[in-house]
Amino acid sequence: MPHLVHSAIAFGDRPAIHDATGTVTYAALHAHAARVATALLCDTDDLHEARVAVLVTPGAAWVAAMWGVWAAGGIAVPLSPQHPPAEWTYALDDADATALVVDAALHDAIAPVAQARALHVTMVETTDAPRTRLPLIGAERRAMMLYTSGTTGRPKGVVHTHGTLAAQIASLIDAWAWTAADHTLLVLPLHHVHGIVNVTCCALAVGAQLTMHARFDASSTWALLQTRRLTCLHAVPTIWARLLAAYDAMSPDEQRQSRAAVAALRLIVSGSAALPVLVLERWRALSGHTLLERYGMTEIGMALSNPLHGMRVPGHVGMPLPGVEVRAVDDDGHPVAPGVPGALEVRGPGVMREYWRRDADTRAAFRDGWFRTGDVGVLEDTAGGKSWRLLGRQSTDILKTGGYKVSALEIEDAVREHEAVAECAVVGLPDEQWGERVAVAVELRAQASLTLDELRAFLKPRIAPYKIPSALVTPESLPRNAMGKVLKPAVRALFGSA
Ligand code: MLC
Ligand code: AMP
Repeated sequence: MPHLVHSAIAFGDRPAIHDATGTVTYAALHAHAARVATALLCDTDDLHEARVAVLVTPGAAWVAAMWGVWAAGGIAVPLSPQHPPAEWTYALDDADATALVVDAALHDAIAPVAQARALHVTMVETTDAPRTRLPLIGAERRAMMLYTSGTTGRPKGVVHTHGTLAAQIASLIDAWAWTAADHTLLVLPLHHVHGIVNVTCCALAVGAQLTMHARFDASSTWALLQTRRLTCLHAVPTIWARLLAAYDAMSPDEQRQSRAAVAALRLIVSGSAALPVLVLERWRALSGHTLLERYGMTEIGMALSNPLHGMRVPGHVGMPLPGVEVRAVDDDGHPVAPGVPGALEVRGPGVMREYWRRDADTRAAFRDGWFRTGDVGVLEDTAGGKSWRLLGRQSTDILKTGGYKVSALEIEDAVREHEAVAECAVVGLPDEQWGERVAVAVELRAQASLTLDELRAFLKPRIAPYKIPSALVTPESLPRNAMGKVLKPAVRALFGSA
């Protein structure tokens, strides 16, 4: 977003990012982004929405890469360093990317893929002298594409413009009272809105400090909580559960220091998946804070949030954020009364522009200007006033594991490629740590055999680690109805008895 990049100048020599390489000021970050933009532009004046993949280790250089793409007029397509090359090639080809910003550490892993597609490769470490004139970019221009799994087909590119991102950021700064006095910690991946918008963009938009970790790790997170003066923390329920497990393993003295560190935070936010009430209660006992739970989605940014001030109701996700409208509708699309469950629809300036080059999917995702989330919710009267409660998703083929959304159908396609597999069905199993665990039931071909380890090894180069099933059963035949359709609840039951 140009205004994010340009406002960095105003924050000058204030520290912006602390990462494994040290501390970078806002002025240095801005200069670095200008170097990346210059290298990307070569001798053109504007990238005119060319798709530029970003494969950079989370840290100040990642921000310089994103800002560089934005300042040059490109659409950034962030890729995950944890993904196998097969996931990268899918995104590069679907996005029709023509350029790549990469760091030295990740360069060799993606080089063959980049060469095969003749991508224009920019090293994020570029030392080119930055040009002074960069293109003027309007709010309506596309800025970023994030890949998200759906109920049909392969993952879709969710397109946000500079304007929709700016609206999301402004809404969260307002609701959660971000200021330059904040210092937050990034432990989330940078190929999803939670890490990109809620943490990185919000912190940098207000001139706050951001400590960035390449990957979540419970013990170093606790260490940073104790040594840095952090003010707020954002994460998914799996991370809150992992931090509790690490806390339980500490000595009484370390536990005392850890409690003091989290008690000193001003705000702890949870989202991306349902926060188990038990985890919320344990954090309340440990930190004195009621975790603020909110609800969002790649396509819409954040939509609902418990209040910053006022009562946060466990098991509820609060009311619409500033600028956002939320409604629940019945099967015919008519709004339902409070207290009646319905399909959640969202409207507002932060909602995505489109699914990349999928007009039919984009049309189907909206009803009269409202985005159809696929989640079911109900507006309830609670001790803290009216608040939305989520009741699940309309499709059982969408799972949430570790805060990642994954599609059962996409995983089934990958599993079916194994020669031992005749047919398969993927389901989510409830799991305390992961929310849901990916599980697969496989009907084997005659004479074939398959172990979980063999299947996992087969899938590792094909799909992201969090999509790989961690449970396998091989029934003689999958449970089906009279029409031959696989019955997912019955598939789930197979694991209960396994
Ligand atoms: C990893 N493992 C899993 C798994 N993920 N097993 C089951 N289910 C999963 N989902 C396995 C690994 O393969 C490994 O196995 C072992 O668990 C430990 O791995 P790890 O490396 O320690 O786990 P890690 O990769 O660190 O993952 C944990 C995590 C991560 C919680 C840090 O899942 C994460 O970053 N989640 C956040 C996702 C996110 O940002 N979502 C936001 C989407 S946007 P082995 O056998 O190798 O040891 C969105 C909108 C909104 O949702 O509202 O925010
Ligand atoms: P994603 O598509 O990865 O952005 O994931 C968005 C989905 O995460 C939503 O549609 C919800 O199903 C789920 N989600 C996000 N926040 C919450 C929450 N607080 N509680 C339950 N589910 C959530």
